Amino acid sequence: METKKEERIESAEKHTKFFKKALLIRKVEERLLDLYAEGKLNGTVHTCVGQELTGVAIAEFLEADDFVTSNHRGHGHYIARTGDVDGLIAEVMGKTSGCCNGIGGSQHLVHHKYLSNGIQGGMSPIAAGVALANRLKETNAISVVFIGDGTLGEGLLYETFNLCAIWNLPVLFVLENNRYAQSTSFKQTFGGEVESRARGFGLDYFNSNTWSLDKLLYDAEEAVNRVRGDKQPALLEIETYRLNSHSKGDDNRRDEEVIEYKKQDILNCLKEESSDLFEEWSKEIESSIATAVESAENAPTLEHYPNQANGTLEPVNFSELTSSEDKRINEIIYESLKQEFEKDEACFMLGEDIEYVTDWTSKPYGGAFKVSRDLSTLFKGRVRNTPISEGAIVGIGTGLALEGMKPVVEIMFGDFMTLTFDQLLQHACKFRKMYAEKVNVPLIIRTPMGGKRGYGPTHSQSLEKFFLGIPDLNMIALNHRISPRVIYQSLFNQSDPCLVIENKILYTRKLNENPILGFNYQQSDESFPTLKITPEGVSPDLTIVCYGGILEDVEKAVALVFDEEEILCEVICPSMIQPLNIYPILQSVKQSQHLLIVEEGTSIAALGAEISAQLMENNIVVKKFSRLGNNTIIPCSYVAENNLLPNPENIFKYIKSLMNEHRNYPDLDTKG
Ligand SMILES: Cc1ncc(C[n+]2csc(CCOP(=O)(O)OP(=O)(O)O)c2C)c(N)n1
Repeated sequence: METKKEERIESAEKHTKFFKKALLIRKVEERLLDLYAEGKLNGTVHTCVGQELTGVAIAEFLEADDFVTSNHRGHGHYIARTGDVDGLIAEVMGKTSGCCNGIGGSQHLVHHKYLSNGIQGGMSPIAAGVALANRLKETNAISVVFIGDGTLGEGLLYETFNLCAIWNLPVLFVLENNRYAQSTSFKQTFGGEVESRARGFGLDYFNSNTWSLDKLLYDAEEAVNRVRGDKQPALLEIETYRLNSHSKGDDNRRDEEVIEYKKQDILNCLKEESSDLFEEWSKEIESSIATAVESAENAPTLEHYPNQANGTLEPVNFSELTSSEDKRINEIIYESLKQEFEKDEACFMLGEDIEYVTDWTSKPYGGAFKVSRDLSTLFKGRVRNTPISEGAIVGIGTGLALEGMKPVVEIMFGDFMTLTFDQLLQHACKFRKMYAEKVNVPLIIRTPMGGKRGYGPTHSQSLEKFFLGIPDLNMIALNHRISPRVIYQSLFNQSDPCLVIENKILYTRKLNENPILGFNYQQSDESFPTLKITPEGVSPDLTIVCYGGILEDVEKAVALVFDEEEILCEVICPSMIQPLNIYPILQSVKQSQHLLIVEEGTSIAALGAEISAQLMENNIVVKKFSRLGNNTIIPCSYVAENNLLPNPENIFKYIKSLMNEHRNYPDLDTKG
């Protein structure tokens, strides 16, 4: 891609501000590499040397409230968009004056409506969610997503393309095609055509390069204006070349190839052909960078970051359980959602098959488990069917939440939560802290978990334990004693992502039906109350901890073991399983000294294991302890499934054997 010398000189004079900005980016990154060599930086520095003009060209046509996401190679995008050299340098140096207070570092930068993250493709649905919020609020803002060619391998990107196309979302995907992903050539991993991939999803396509600034500016303006004007997504492919190694020093490309591109690079040509101008600009820029480095060096280093676990130990007060309503749980969830949607226009729901009637179908639907019912009719445009794209819809929810909306994402079966894991762990749940408390993600995800309906190995699991331990993910498990009304009111006031486990057996149950005779039912004064079921007037022999839909079976077993064995059990059933307030459990076990934990999911490394660890950490003496869960896959046979999962009979047996038998491990006493 060669341009003539005269054209380049003319272009440099005409476009001084762009060249200066590009040179600033290059000089900042060169300085960062020096700082690394001097031992003043740690970790990684992915420079965009050779590619600077992509960010510069796009930034030129953006407006103040446009949203930009970037990736691991984002210093150039950041400077071009924000001009914040000080914040960037300090951030990369781990200083508290950095744009993320030294928490994010090179790959994780934040500024007004600018976020970068180090997970390839992960930011794309989030940018789409922001674009959706802008559509709903009828603003003129667009989203821009910078990606590299290697990221064309990520499936989430195509889920996002599709969603942007069907919902007319103003998102500009800027593909910096530098021909390599880390050490791997684009030719080795890419099939088909970039243009046909984009057009195949209904995106407009533009092609440009960094060797002709005039063309690049023209194409960037066209693409930005098209996306803004038509409110449609587009892909702008910018052919370019990375002149440095992938990161600090890892380069396996042919030397001749790199040398050839170095010769063609616009800034290198400027240095050769207009050396006076280049020197003059360089001096000015280097002096401003020196000032930025000096102030970063003088700023405090981030030295301590609070090591805060997910659990809490907060005293609670119990009072009599108040919930009683002659309604099924799914109906109460529906009514709670309806109430919130009526109250607040910012509520928005998305999920698979959640709409009631659509333009394309003739009979009502309203959710696989009929929880959303007619909400799509009552709140037109605010309850939307999505494609089968769990990762992307959680990302879209995150984008909506970033823009101050109150998104609710329904994942049809909890089993499909695995497809959302990256969006939760690496994005939604990380953002508030990673971006130094500058953003909030009040995202609600609802999903039915659990078995006993004969759905078989991939539609019956209780997978919540795989999400335990994700920092700042709140997890709520509904049960049939604490009203979902109470829970949902609290949920809509949270500022972190919340995952709501709605056991599918529970949907068909009525709130607070069939309490055990002779037992007191109490709830704590927490926003997500803990339930305590205690035998009247006597001290319990055993504490049983459980959560979610299995409570019903635990209660049946407790009644049975009371009648038949005169064993008195106290049940503690938290509705918030993360962060778990261990206090009510400690209180109960301290008294009973015996503990059984019943979980519907696999019990290895699950909530029960965590509870037992916390009991030990708090020096609670437990004379006998056992866990009941299911540690294999769930068979389809309804009978086998019911026999395998915790049920009143096997819980009864567990209680009996725990209280009446001693386990002996003679091998432990023999010396090896
Ligand atoms: C999901 C994910 N997989 C792998 C990586 C590791 N990684 C970081 S950069 C990179 C190459 C990315 O290539 P490309 O998208 O072409 O961007 P470029 O580095 O060329 O700018 C890889 C594999 C990552 N950060 N995220």
